[in-house]
Amino acid sequence: MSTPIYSSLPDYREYPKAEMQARAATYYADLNRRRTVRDFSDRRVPQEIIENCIRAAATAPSGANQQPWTFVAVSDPAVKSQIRIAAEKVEQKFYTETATEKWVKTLAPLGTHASKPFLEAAPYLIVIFAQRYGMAPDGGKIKHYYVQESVGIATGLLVAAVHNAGLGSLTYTPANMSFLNRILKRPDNEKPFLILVTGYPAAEAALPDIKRKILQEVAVFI
Ligand code: IYR
Repeated sequence: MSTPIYSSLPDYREYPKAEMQARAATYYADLNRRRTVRDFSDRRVPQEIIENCIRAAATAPSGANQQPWTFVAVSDPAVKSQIRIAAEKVEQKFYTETATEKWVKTLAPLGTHASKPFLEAAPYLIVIFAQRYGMAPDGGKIKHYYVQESVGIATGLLVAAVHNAGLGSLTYTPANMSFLNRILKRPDNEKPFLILVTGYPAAEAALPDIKRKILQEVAVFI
């Protein structure tokens, strides 16, 4: 057993109470402006912005600090087009065969369908992979802990980072995502988790009329 070495918390900052209140309120108000968009402009976004958003996402806490994530930022139009073709194929099957009537009904307010033009229009598709296990240099498998939780947290931070940068995003999960390993040449230990479609929202982006639950509906204080 190796002995842990602890250090102090040099970057922690405590704020005066009033400042703490203001920061919490301002942060909420800013995140509350975020809307998932499905119509993107093809305006280019500098890669450096995406790099910093991914750096921010990768600060997420993770099981045993294993950081079991890989972010593949796709901007190559040819690769985006392959992803669109493969995604529309699985979505076509989803909407016409696999989806239960109940599921289709639940999705109706969002106005989604099998056509996914945003996969070519948006300048970046950030594909997040969950490393189900790690690979040792000798080829052995390393067990990873709390992979879904860790990658979910990192993805949440990525959504917030992209919003903070002034870009729009769509958390997109194709009905079957295994084509992403093939197209993006990712190894078997990596399972596609989500595509964060990222870019400027289209000027005419249509938004569904949906609401967030209020605090009393989502939280209990005891
Ligand atoms: N993957 C499909 C269906 C879909 C499922 C859920 I749950 C959504 O919140 C939205 C869509 C699609 O993207 O069209």
